[in-house]
Amino acid sequence: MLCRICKNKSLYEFCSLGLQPLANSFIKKEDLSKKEKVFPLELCLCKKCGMVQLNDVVPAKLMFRNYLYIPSASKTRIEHFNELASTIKDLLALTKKDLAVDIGSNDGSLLEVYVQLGIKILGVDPSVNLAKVAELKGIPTINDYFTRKTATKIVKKYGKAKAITATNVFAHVDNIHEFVKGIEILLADNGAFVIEFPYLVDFIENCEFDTIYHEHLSYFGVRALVKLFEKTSLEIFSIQRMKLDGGSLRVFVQKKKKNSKLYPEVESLIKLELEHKLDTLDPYKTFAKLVKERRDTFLRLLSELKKKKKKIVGYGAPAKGNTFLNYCRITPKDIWYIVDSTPYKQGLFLPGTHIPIYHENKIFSDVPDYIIILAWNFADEIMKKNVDLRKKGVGFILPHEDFKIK
Ligand code: DWN
Repeated sequence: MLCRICKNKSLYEFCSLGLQPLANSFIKKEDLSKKEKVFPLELCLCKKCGMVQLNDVVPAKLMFRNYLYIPSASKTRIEHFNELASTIKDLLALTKKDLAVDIGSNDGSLLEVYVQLGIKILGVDPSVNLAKVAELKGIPTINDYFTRKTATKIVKKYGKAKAITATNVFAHVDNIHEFVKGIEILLADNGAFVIEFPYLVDFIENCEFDTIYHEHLSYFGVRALVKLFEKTSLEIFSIQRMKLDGGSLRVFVQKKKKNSKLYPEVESLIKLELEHKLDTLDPYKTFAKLVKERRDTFLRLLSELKKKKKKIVGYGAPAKGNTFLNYCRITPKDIWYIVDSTPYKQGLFLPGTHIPIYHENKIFSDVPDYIIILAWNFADEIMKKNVDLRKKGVGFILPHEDFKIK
């Protein structure tokens, strides 16, 4: 496997979560007896450019053509999109003459915000099912992957884009150099390309190992990102750290100005990464050790609760939940069922563990003893929605707080 950024051949594998099914490949009841495809889930470090990436690449068409994840299932994420669109509109003084393109536009949730702001929009997404949902909402969507070819097609038909966004997409792209070449074609000279993705410093520091899944090919730090843009006509001119999804970056990219050197925010995050010794093997070795300790902590808690015959359900059927449950080899005997707000997931079963997924309301009739919040990045929103269950004594298990029970 070559480094996706600098093509270095020798990658250092530091964490393996074994063979796992695809995290968003939920199963119909009639297919439960069928053999599931599993793939290695191994994380490597490129010591040359600092890029952290999966060792194996699963063909994109197996993961994205029929896609069940939608941002609109989480109020917090929609609120985040509202803030993102208004930030970009203000930053670029967007008017209704300007084009905003969202790459990985999913069901059009972000673009709908731009529509309310009176901005011209276009989505690009490979998922056949979600492109249809977006089109039905009046969001024009190119049902394809973003490449130089797609970019050229867009410029020909709509002109250049003043605003381009890619939220939780950039880390999913295998040929990232091709993707960036497409941005160089599509981005207007006075425009901005805004990328959002989970940040390597938070990922390593909080040991967010459940966010490792086959869709997430890259785990970006700023050092690798600067390397990626080095030989292009683009440059990072601003970066914001965010709490979203356990710690993410919002990176602003523009056409390179003359003799530009690294902007202050870029330099300070590179310094932060070096302070966290991300240019050495230590944090990665510690990460791998912590993964095992986290699993053992959860399994100890689980066996205690099972001895007391407690009923445990899972809240949220996120991709990260599947990585976690499969790594811990959980079965429906351990976790009774899952509830999720995504209509497309309800009535299906989790990949690997085959735990059933129901509508969120089911927990109000069953009142389980414990709820493990698998969508821990939305724990606040979920806990707020379930105050009554807490009053009834239901314990909420928080994976991101070392399985503390609230
Ligand atoms: O990068 C990605 C992130 C952004 O989204 C994609 N590759 C895949 C996906 O990852 P995820 O599934 O871990 O994303 P979320 O947004 O953390 O998933 C949250 C899940 O929890 C959704 O299935 C919706 C569900 N949920 C719920 O059932 N009730 C969420 C909230 C807030 C709720 O109240």
